Amino acid sequence: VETSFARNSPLSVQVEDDRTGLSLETLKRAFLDNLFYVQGKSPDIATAKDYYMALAYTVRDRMLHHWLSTGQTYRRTHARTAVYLSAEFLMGPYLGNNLINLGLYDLFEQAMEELGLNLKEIMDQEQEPGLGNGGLGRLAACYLDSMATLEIPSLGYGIRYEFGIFEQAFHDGWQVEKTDQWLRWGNPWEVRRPEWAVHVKIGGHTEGYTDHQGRYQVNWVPDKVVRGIPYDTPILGYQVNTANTLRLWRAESPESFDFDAFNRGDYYGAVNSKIISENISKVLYPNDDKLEGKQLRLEQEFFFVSCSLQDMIRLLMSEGLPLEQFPEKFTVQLNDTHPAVAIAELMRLLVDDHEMAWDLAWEITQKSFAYTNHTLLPEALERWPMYLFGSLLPRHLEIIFEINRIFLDQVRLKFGPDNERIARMSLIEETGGRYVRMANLACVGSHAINGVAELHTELLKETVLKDFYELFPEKFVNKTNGVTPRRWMVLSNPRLAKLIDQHIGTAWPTQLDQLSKLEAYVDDPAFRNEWREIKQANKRFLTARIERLTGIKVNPDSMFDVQIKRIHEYKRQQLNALHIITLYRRLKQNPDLEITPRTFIFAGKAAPGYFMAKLIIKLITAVGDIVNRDPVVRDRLKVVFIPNYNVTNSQPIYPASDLSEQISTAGFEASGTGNMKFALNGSLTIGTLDGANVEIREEVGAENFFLFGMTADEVTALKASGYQPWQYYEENAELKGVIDLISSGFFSGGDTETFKPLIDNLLQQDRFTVLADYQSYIDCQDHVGKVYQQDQENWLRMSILNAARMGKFSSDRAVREYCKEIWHVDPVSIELQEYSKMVA
Ligand code: CJB
Repeated sequence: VETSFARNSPLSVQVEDDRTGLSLETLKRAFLDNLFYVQGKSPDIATAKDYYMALAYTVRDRMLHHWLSTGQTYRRTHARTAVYLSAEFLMGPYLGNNLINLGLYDLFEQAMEELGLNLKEIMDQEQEPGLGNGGLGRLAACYLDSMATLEIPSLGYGIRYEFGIFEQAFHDGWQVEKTDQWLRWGNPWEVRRPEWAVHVKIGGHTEGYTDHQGRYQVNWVPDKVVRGIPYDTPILGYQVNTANTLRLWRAESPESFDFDAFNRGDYYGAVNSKIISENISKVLYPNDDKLEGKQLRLEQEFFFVSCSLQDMIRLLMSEGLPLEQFPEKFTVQLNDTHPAVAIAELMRLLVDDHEMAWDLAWEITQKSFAYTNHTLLPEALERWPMYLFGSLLPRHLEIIFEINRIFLDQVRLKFGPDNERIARMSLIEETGGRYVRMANLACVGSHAINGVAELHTELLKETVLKDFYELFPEKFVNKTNGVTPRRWMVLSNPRLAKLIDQHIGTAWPTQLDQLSKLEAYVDDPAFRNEWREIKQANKRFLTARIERLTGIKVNPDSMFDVQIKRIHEYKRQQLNALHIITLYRRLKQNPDLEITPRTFIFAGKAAPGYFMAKLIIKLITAVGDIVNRDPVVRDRLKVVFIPNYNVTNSQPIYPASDLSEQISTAGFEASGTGNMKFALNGSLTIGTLDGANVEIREEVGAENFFLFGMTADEVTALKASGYQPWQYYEENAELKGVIDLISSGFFSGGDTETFKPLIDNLLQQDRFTVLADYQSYIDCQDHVGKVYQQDQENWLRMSILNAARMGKFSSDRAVREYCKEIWHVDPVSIELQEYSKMVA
């Protein structure tokens, strides 16, 4: 096959044949070539890892042309660029996704087969970059996929953690953490770019001086400097030429060796300072929805923000544009407050390093940033002790004081001398200990503020950001989250994707609204049959995987009732456990009871320091140990906990699910995105009116959604009236029986201490109103069981309609909204440049 760009190049023979050729023969030869020349292996001694690496390089070779052409086009056209600043990017494995987006999956599958290899087995070798905790990091990844697919010029900036999210293993039913070593075998998708390294200052003090024009200036004298090295990964769009960049920063010491210290004889000191610098990008903090106020975390946040802003200024200048054009060239989205220190850092770069006047710098800063809030939980709101902040970032603290001074004048002007309001809105908290409030900084320094689902945005305006809404109502907008149909359907549910292709054509992965055309087939017997059989096949596939991973045999004909997500009290995995125990007790009391056979599937990690979440995991595994072995149950109930939940392990679960558990306390889950992946794959939801569940239910229709529980307003009202959880326990015999069974030590080998903290907490505090929602949940589950068992035709219909009505929840829709209403960025289509001209 001759590639169009290389025809007249003197390099064309090599280029056509090995690097970019797309014929089967070329692919096979290129693969074997990479095995030989990159891995240094012949097939007789090659390991599965070698095959993976050789294949990854073969795929990467077919992406570079897109990538370089994209960069060149953006530079040439001075393209306005959306920058996504995020401490987390949970990208998932690249190989399969890149093959899908290139449109080369089937061809490579065949090439591997002809070499006697299996593409899926090779794909299984990939260690995913787990550079995120959960929803927030995965959202960033879905948005990068959509931005590239929509041909939006964009850059993702983050941290190249050496150790991503820990690997979860189990010991005696308890979670144990093992370090993630995703870089152990090398990372074929990244390119290190030391030539674009930047320096980042930390600590020290500031000195004022008067410059040659008689202006007062500030000089920051740091006590350490670290070097940030960018590592770039191409982010392909789906079936377009666009390949954007994810740029992740690694921290190193400025010189590989501190010779001054060495010459002074302080060898240990020199090596030590190198190690300390490298610590900054060493490990991802494993907390989700919770702040751990550690110095190193603040250093991480500042490090990647400073690297990224310096890099943007370099890019701007390399295009010959003046600094004043920063907000025209870039629009910067802050993924939660983790990168909010960017507001102070851009001010410092403009005012101190580039000697810009304060007012102009502030105008540029406000125009450049927009802030996404992802949670209402107070324990997640970032506030840094002022002494800590000032000792690491002395100049930034001064800048924040000045921003605050001007801002509070603005508040006074609008609201008069309302001291309580001023205290609440100040960037500095002074009620017992002084703190820098990052959410307040983000609100003041941004031109747009958004929540991630309609309900969440409304609650933001009414609660945590109420004062800011009253001052800046025009800044607030909603952007309901979305997920990419490429990874979450085309790649992970190929059978269903193919069925959909056959009926409505192949445009739906980029125009997800087209799924509505499936409604025409909801009564078509042949279509319904295939839909059912695909779900069954996906369940059988997961069944085999579960047995391999846990040793537990489950029945693929039972209902797969699935809750997979981080373990958190507000997400209420414990409520799900109470339901399992409820069914178990019913069977014990009446072994002949007719119940719908169910397999309860859990997966998810608990933050290592979150005791109650770990105890919830132990409860689930302990219940599983009893229930799975009890002969009375006769395989009607099974409980499995799939270890080490991550993107890779989640992909076969959504397509195999019947029932999706979205049971958070109303008002606590900002959006959820797993809820969308399930419904897209034809799973029905049992859920509360929380986060995006509200909008999913609106779209699919109330009759196709299993709703239970209190509303957010009812939860607030109940708490205001003095919630007494033990009353629910006293007044509900079945609930009491369940709680007492746990308390008796039945699930803990007779030990009554193990689960006591969990039970005491439920009976006495129950912050997430588990007991108040118990009966409503059980009633709803009873109904779910009946429909599944007795009305399979209706279940199937609901499943099809759920998928058909999920168009809204594509991340393409979300990104289009950000582009139109916040970023004002337009697509730039990429023509592949002639290779010979690119290398000339
Ligand atoms: N979220 O994953 C996180 N981490 C946080 O620290 C705060 C929030 C989640 O973000 C998702 C993406 O917006 C939401 O869907 C989810 O509800 C929220 O918990």
